[in-house]
Amino acid sequence: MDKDKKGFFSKLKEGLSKTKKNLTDQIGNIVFKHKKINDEFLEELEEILITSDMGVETTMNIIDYIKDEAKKRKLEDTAEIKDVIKEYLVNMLQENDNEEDYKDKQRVILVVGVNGVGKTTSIGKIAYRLKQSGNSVIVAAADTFRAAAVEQLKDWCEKADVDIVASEQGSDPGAVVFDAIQSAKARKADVLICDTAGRLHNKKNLMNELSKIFKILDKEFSEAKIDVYLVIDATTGQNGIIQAKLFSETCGINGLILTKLDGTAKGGIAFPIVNVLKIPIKYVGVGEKIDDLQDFNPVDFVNAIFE
Ligand SMILES: Nc1nc2c(ncn2[C@@H]2O[C@H](COP(=O)(O)OP(=O)(O)O)[C@@H](O)[C@H]2O)c(=O)[nH]1
Ligand SMILES: [Mg+2]
Repeated sequence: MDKDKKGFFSKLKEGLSKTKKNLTDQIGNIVFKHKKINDEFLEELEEILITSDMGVETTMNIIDYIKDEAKKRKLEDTAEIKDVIKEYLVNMLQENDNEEDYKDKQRVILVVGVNGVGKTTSIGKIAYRLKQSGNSVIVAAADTFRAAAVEQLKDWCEKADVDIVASEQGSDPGAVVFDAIQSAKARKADVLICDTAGRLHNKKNLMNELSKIFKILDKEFSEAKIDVYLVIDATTGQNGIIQAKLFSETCGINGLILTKLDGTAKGGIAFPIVNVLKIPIKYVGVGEKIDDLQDFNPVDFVNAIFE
């Protein structure tokens, strides 16, 4: 590993240390207790997985995989199980990654999610990363619901040194996106990132507003590769799955950003989210600073929890 990569990994590992403690310490205990793989061991493992945010479906998939592989490979020792679980999880995460080629296209990233999950912060971080790696970036402040939201985004854009298209509070978010598209086209920006409002007190309103933004993107910027990333706050656990289901019914979500992994014991939520929704995680948030966002790497993520 080079130095940067090592730094990234230790940050991720540190962030996920509570999740690791929750999950792998318990697994370690039953491995020690049982020594041999038997029904009792598998039942206890099942309980650990379910109670550590893996969810029922994903837990069942893991247990089935363990049973199959144990038979196939004639495994007997419980000490061998951790590697089998890791293997299942890495494969599952990799299978659900769907990166398409968009190298020659302008790109739009529409960021959606409920209030407070970390949309605006993640946009600041993504803008910074893309800018640092040589892309020209424009950000659209299409959360026009609160004046503070626009100010917050302006601060991030200043830090990231990217341009922002904004309007006054209460203005039509669709109009902001429209203006931002014109500006992205005129300046041949590589990436346009759109912030959106996330109030869910009226789901219909929110979804209508998002649909309008989609229509404008389709109509005005059909030549661009459009990604819709849903931001999920890892600390909300299973609730994140419910949110993701809601959003994917309306918007074609094709990527997830999992935030606040630093310090939560609920990092295991990443697995059922991907396994149940079949949507890949693109980025993970590991803190509040501008460089606290990492590309999601299945192997690193699984190692950070199970190593
Ligand atoms: N610890 C931590 N805090 C985060 C992370 N991402 C966002 N936050 C915090 O979450 C809060 C809400 O973020 P914000 O971007 O305003 O959420 P939005 O309402 O979805 O736009 C802020 O206090 C952020 O600093 C993260 O990865 N780790
Ligand atoms: Mg916001």
